[in-house]
Amino acid sequence: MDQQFFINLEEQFGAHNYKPLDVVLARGEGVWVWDVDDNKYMDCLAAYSAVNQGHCHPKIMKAMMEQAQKLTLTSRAFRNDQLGLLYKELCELTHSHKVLPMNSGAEAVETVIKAVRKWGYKVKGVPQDQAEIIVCENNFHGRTITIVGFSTDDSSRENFGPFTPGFKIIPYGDANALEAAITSNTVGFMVEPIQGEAGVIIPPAGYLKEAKALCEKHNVVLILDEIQTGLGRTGKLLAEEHDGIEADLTLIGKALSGGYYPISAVLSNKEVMDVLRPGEHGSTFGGNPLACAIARTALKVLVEENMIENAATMGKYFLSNLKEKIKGPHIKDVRGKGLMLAVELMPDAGGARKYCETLIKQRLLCKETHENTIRIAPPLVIKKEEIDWALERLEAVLTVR
Ligand code: IF1
Repeated sequence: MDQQFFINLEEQFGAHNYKPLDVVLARGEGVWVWDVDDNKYMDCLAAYSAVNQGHCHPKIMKAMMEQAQKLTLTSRAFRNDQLGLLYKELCELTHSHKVLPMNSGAEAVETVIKAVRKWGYKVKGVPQDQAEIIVCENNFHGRTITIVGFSTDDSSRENFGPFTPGFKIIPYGDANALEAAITSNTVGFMVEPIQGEAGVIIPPAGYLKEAKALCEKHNVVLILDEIQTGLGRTGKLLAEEHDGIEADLTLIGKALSGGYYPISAVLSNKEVMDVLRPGEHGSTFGGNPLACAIARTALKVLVEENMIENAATMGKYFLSNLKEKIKGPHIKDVRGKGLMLAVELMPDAGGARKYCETLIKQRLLCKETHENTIRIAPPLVIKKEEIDWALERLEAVLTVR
C-alpha cells in the first residue's frame, strides 16, 4: 500500500483533531525514520521530546520485551517488583523525596493541581475552595478541560467551557509580575523552564532562581513542568539546573517512556505529596510494571550513554551553526538551549508550515509551532555528522525567501 492509502484511511475513519504533515512513517532507528515507500528522513521533532533516546532504542526494547513476557498490569490494588525500583532510581537521579506515577503529561499536571490545592488547605491554611495557582501566558501544560481553561491560546480553549476556576495568568519571564500576583491564597506557581509550544521561549537568565526565591518567601509551591524540557532535552537532566535550583514539585513525562510506553510522574522535593491519602488519587495504568521497567531502562541509557552531555555539546554546535548559516530578511530569530532549538520567521515570510513541507522533500522532518516558528528537536543521540547533514538542508531551504 502506498502513502495515499494510509492517508485516506486516516481521513475517512479518524477524527480531524490534527493536521499532520503528509508523510506516512513505518520504521524508526536512532534519529532516522522511514516512510512506507522506504524513503529515509531525519526526525527533528522526536515526538515532541518523547523520543530523546532515539527511535526503537535496543536496550529499552529488550527491557520492554522481557517485562512483557512476565507481568504487564496489576492495577495499584496490588504491589509489583518494578514500581519501587523506579521510585528509588528516580529519586536518586533527581534528588526527590517522593514520586507519584501517572501515564500522560496532562495527568501529571492534573495530579499536581490536586496535590498543591490540598496542601494549601491542610498545611498552608488557605480557606476551602479559595486556592489559587499562578501560570504564565502562552503556557502549554496539556489538553484537559482544567488545563486548557488556563491556556491563553484561543484554539486550545474556544468552545470547551465552562472552565475550572482558581488560576491566575501572568506574563512569562517576569518575576515582578509573579510577586504582584501572589496573595495569601496562592498555593502554587506552575511554569515551563522553557516554553516549548509557545515557540521555544527562553526566559531571562535567573528567572527560575528569582521565582524560587519568591515562592520560598511567600510559602508558595514552585512547580516546574519539565515534561518537554526534562530528561536531557536542554543539555541538563532537568532544565532547572541551568538556574541552579530545585523545584518543590517537578513534572516529567514524554521521554520517561523511552519512546515506547506512556508514563509520567510528579517528583516531590517537599512533603507536598504526602497530603494525598489512599483512595484520593490514582489511575488504572499508573505505575504499571511494564511502564516502570521501560522507564527504568529509558533513564539508564539516558545517563549511561551520555545523552545529556551529548545534547549539551551537540546543541551548542547545532545552534552556533544555525545562527551562522540561517540568515535572511525573513529570519526573525534563531534560538535554543541544548537540543531544544527553533527558527522564528518574520510574520511576512509566509508561515513556517510551508518551510516544513519543503524540508520534507529534503528528507528532514520538522514541525511548525503556531504560525512562524520551526521547532528543531532531534533525538539526543544525534551525531555531529548527522547535524551537518541537517544543516545542509536547513540552509538550502531556510536561506531562500
Ligand atoms: C499534542 C504541543 C508540545 C507539554 C508540556 C505537558 C504536556 C505537554 C510542557 C502534556 C505535551 C505535547 C502534546 C502533543 C504535542 C506536544 C506539544 F504542541 F501540543 F504543545 F510538545 F509542545 N507539558 N506536549 O509539552 O503532556 O498529556 O501530551 O503527555 O497534543 O499533540 P501529554
